[in-house]
Amino acid sequence: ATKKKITAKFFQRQSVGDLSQKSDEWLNSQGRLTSPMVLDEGADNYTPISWEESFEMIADELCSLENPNQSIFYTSGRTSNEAAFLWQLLARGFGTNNLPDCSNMCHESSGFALTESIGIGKGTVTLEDFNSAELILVVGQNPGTNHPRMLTALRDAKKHGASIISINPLIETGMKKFKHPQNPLEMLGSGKSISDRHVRININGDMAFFRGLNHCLVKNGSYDQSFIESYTSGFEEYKVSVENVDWVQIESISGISRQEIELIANIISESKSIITCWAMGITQHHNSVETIQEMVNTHLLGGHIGRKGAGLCPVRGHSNVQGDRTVGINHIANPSLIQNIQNSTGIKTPTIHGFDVVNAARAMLEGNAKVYLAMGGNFLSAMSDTKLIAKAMNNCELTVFVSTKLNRNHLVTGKKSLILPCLGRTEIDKQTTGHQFVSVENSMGIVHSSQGHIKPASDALLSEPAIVAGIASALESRRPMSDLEWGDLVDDYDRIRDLIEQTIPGFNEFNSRVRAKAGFYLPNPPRDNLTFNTETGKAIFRFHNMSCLSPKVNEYVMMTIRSHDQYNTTVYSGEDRYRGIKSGRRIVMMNSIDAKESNLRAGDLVNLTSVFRDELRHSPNWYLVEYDIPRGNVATYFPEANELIPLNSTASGSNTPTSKSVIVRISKSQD
Ligand SMILES: Nc1nc2c(c(=O)[nH]1)N[C@H]1C(S)=C(S)[C@@H](COP(=O)(O)OP(=O)(O)OC[C@H]3O[C@@H](n4cnc5c(=O)[nH]c(N)nc54)[C@H](O)[C@@H]3O)O[C@H]1N2
Ligand SMILES: Nc1nc2c(c(=O)[nH]1)N[C@H]1C(S)=C(S)[C@@H](COP(=O)(O)OP(=O)(O)OC[C@H]3O[C@@H](n4cnc5c(=O)[nH]c(N)nc54)[C@H](O)[C@@H]3O)O[C@H]1N2
Ligand SMILES: [Mo]
Repeated sequence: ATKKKITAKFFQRQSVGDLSQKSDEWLNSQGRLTSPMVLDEGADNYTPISWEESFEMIADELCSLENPNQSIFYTSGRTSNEAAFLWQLLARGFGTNNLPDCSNMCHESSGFALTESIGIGKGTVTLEDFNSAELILVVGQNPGTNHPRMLTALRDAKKHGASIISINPLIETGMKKFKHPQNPLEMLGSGKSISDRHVRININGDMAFFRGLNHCLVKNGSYDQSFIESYTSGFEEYKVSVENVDWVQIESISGISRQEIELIANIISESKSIITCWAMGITQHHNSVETIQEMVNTHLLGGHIGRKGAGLCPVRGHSNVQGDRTVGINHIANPSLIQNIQNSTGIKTPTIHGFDVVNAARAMLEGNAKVYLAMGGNFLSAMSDTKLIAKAMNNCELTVFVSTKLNRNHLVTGKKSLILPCLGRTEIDKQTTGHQFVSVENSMGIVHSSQGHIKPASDALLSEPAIVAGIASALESRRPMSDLEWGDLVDDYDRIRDLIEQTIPGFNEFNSRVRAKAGFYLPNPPRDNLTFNTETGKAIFRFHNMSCLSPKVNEYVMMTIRSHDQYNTTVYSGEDRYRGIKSGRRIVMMNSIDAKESNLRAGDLVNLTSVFRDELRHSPNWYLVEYDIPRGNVATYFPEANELIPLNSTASGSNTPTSKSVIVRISKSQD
């Protein structure tokens, strides 16, 4: 919590041009935004505007569009269930399903793959399951930095006898040495090792690795015949497809020897209950959906789903990214959601799908989307292809940012722009009926309440639900769209929750259950009773041919990852503590043998060029760091490297930008 504040004077003193010269770190460190600001067409500075005028301006601009599908309603994943639910009602009521959100760049591949395989786009484990798992696979995830609380769950799992295998191109320090911050005894020691075994996989080698494992399990007859018969479909075809594999191909793509894969297959077949956790190292590749479905197949072979100590665990990002989806933030026009919304609110939602983040950017670039509204986030810096996204933003008539703090996107705007500052989750949210709380859903599908206790950074701040209601009311007065009294909903958030209960399955008695201290579990059919709402009514073995990246000589596969001192696009410092990197953020981690062969040395200034189809993208001035990373692989930090990721390079099925599969050339900088 910061005490610093950005006032109208701040914007009076510094033009958008001045602010553009500052670093992202500096922008963030200026503190909280405190009052609504507008950037008028042709103006150099943001100036104050009232809330009323802001809402009128947005409504006017929206109503002047030829078609509601020219508007974009982006959501970042910190938004509460209540605000997110109203936000998607606003978009759909206005007449569009253009609800791109940060999950399109994050776990969309997981949601897509799991829905096809097991009939729900979420994980199937509870926190308690970790204490009875015998084996936990941590794949493509860096919990030490990004999910520190999960380390505690992993440590407890170990105490209960679980083995942990991490599958990652890097040996992430949090996994190797674990020091529990609240436990001084552990702090004194050298730290405990969390993972018992590290599989040093190539970037994008996971599909091949899991194919190898599944081949071994099938070949050795190490599968649960009765589970497969009762609960799955497609096994016979799958079995035939993986009976013979090309080991040379598997070894070369994964970088793991046949011997090691066979050994791990043995560990798997001897483990009674397995949990597989994964994050962005798996979801941001061209073949992420295929890879996740191959991981699911491993679980289906052994029946490791829907029972104690076993299941699938995509580890989420933002605090409420899963809840936002549950309450309707989705560009996909789901027929039952549309029907439910109409029944509870009178809103007639269009039936064509809206834009995800990639298609939203394309529409803005092509002039087919002209009003961009964001409930949080930093679309400019989070998205691939930064330079193109900047153009897309500039193409808009109006850009609107509901935000807590200043970020780069506020400076790369449409012709007109609004910054609408909102309360943070830790702040007291007082409405006419008294103090309000909101609700969120965690990774395990538990919905619980969240109440702010500290004094708001400014009296002029509105809550996110109040901002949505303000825009909606201004719109309703021009173009009636629903049976809702938006203002009444915001007076008492229980009314929003009642509406959620009437619209979204699983929220029965929402207002009473959310008041329970531990919250409540949303239904999860695979976990609760081995029910799979797929096209066959069973969990499905899905087979895909293996695909891989093919870098040419002198080309590398690059992943873009987080450092210890950042939260997504918010960077706190140039240091990456656990990886021992202090030399700033424009660095490329490279294997020392690769460096030598390319006549490069640690500390060299290099230029990066990404190669996609016949497109080249250049990014100058990176420092080379020699690092323990598999040969042929390199790593850079997100968001600095995003300008190298082509907009059109996305995962099949989920359309997620391939932030972990970028082919690059590296050359010594001349200056
Ligand atoms: N402190 C902090 N916490 C955060 C965030 C933050 O920025 N800072 N962000 C939040 C969000 S939104 C998210 S989504 C999560 C992200 O959490 P993570 O997914 O842990 O984040 P990344 O840094 O993207 O890490 C990807 C990991 O996958 C590995 N990896 C990369 N490519 C591959 C591959 O092809 N195969 C395998 N097996 N591994 C690979 C990398 O070496 C790295 O360890 O964290 C959340 N928590
Ligand atoms: N190359 C590459 N790109 C990536 C990734 C990667 O691994 N590599 N990861 C992707 C992933 S996993 C994600 S989730 C996206 C993240 O994409 P986003 O969610 O769009 O980005 P964030 O940086 O989390 O957004 C931070 C901004 O949100 C605002 N904010 C913070 N708290 C609140 C709040 O309570 N309310 C409101 N209204 N605003 C708030 C602040 O203004 C802050 O500047 O980035 C993706 N981009
Ligand atoms: Mo994320």
